[in-house]
Amino acid sequence: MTNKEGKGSTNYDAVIVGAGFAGMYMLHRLRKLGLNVRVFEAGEGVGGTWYWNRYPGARCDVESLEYQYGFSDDVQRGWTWTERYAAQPEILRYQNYVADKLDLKRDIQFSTRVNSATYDGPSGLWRVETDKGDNVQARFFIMATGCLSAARVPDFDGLEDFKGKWYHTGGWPHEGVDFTGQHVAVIGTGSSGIQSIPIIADQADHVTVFQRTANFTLPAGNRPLKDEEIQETKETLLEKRKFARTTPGGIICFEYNETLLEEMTPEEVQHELESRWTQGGFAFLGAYGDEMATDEANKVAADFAREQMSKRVMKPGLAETLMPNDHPVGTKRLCLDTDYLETLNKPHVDLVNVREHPIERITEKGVLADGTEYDVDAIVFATGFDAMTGAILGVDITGRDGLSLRDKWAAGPRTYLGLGSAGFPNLFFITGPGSPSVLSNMIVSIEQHVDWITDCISRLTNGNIGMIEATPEAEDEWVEHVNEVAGMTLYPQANSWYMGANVPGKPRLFMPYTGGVGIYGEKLDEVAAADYEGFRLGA
Ligand code: N01
Repeated sequence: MTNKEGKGSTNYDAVIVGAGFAGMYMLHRLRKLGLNVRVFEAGEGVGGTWYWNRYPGARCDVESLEYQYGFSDDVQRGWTWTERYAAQPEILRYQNYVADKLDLKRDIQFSTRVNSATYDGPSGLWRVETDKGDNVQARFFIMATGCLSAARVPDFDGLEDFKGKWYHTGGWPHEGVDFTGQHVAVIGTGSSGIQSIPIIADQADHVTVFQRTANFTLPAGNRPLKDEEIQETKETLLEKRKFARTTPGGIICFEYNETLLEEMTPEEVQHELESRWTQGGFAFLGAYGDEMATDEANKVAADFAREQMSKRVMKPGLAETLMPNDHPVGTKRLCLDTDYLETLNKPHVDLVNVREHPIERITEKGVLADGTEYDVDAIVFATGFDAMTGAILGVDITGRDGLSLRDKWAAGPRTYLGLGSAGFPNLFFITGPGSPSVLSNMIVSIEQHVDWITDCISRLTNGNIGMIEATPEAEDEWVEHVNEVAGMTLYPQANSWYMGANVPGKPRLFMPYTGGVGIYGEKLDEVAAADYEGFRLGA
C-alpha cells in the first residue's frame, strides 16, 4: 500500500510521539522488550522542550544532580554535570549523550510532525499520519509530547505589521540572537521572561518589560558543582532515586517540613523560611506543613517573600508594581532568578504594568499600550505555553467509534491516572493531565510512567492480550479525585497555566495531580497488581 507521496505503509508495535526525555526512555524500554518501535519528532534532534527553548538564560529549576535519568548506573556514571542548575545547552548535550550511548537515534524520525492518529476497531491498530506523508500502523500509540511544548504567542492585533524581528522563548533561533545596540520589548514575566531579561538587558541599549502578573521570584543560587557532590551522586543516584519516588515532588535535595505553622514558634518559622530562601529553589514551599493548604499559613511565607524581594528593588516606585499580591505564593510556578530584580533597577530597563496599561496592539514600530507606543527593534514573547493539553490536542486523535479526543476534552482533559482515556484503547500519555507531572521532578515522573507503561505492555504481549482501555467509571472517579485533592490546596486560586488560565477560552480546571509522586506511585502499583484495575483488557 502506498500513500500520495509514494511512501509505503509500515507496521510497528508502537509509535511514540516526541523524542524528549519521555520519548527517549520509552523507546529504550520498549526496544528492550523486543518491540519494533518508531518515534516521530518534530525537531531536527532529540531534546523536546530543551531542543526548542534556547532563549538566553534558559536553565532548569530542578538541580542538575536530580534532573537526570536514574534508570542506568552506566548512563549516569558516564556524565558529569558542571553547575547546580544546568543551562539549556548542557542539558541538550546530556540528552544527545544518552541518545548516542543507547543508540536511540536510528529509531527516531526527525523533522516529522504527527498530524493525526486514528484507531481502527476491527484491526485494533492505530493509523498514524505525519506531515511528511508517513502513514504507519501500530498497536500502541504513546504521546510523549511533554507538558510545556506548545508555545503560545497571544493573539495581539497587528503582529503582522511589525517591521522588526520577533521571537518566542519557546522556539528560539538555533543560531542565537544578538540584541546589541537594540531596543527590545519583552512581554511576559514567568520563568522564561525572568531568566532571559537579565541577559537581554546586558546586550540591549534599552529593554521594556511588559508585566501582566507580578510573580514571586527568589535567587536561584546557581554555582559550579563541587567534585565531592558530583562523586557522591554518582555513588548513590540509583538508590536515592528509589526514595525520590516515595516523596511528594520526586525531589530529595530538600525535605518538606510536616509541622503545621501553628505548632511552631515564630523563631522556628523565621528560621525555616530564611534557610529555605537562602538555599534557593522549591525548598521554600516546604517550610511548614500547611504552607500550600491554608491562606493564613501561605500569607506568612508570601509576606516573607515580598519582604526579601523588596530589599532587591531600588528604583523609586518600582517595588509596588513588582510585588505579587493577587495569588498565594507557589500557586503559580515559583521563579528562580539570577539578577532579575537587580536588572529592573538599571536605568535602561523599564517596566510597564500591563494591568494598568493594557497592550492594545502591536504596531509597525513596536508595542502600543494604553495610548503609548513603545518603539523597538525586537519583541520577545515570553508568554508561555498551551500547557499540558496543547501538544496532545495538537494531534488530531480519533479513538473508538470515531470519538475525537478534542471533542472529549472540550470541557477539560479527562484521563484515568493521567495515563489513558476511555474510548482510546492502547493510547498512553506520559505525564498526562491528571498525574503529578509538572508539580514534580519531571524526570522522576517520566520514569515512573514509562516503567509502568512498559510493564503493562509486557503483560499484554505476554498474555496475548491485544487491548487495554480505561473504563469510563474509573476515569470519572479519578477525575473527581484529582479535582477534590486540588480543591484541598490553594492552587486553584491563581490564574496559572496549571489551570489553563493563560489561554483565552481554555477550560479552567487544575490539570496536574496534587496528591504527590509517592502517593500516586502507590496507586499505580495497586492498579497494576490488581491486573490493571480500572482498565478493560480485551482481545
Ligand atoms: O510561561 P508562563 P514561561 N499579555 O506562562 C504573560 C517552565 N519553565 O515560559 O501570569 C501580557 O509562566 C503571563 O502573564 P500572566 C516552568 O514550569 C521552566 O515563563 O498569565 N502578558 C506570564 O507573565 C514555567 O512555569 C524554566 O498574567 C501575557 C508570561 O507571559 C513554565 O515553563 C524556564 C499575555 C508567561 O509565563 C512556563 O514558563 C522556563 C498577554 N496576552 C520555563 N499572555 C526553568 O526550568 C501571557 N502573558 C527555570
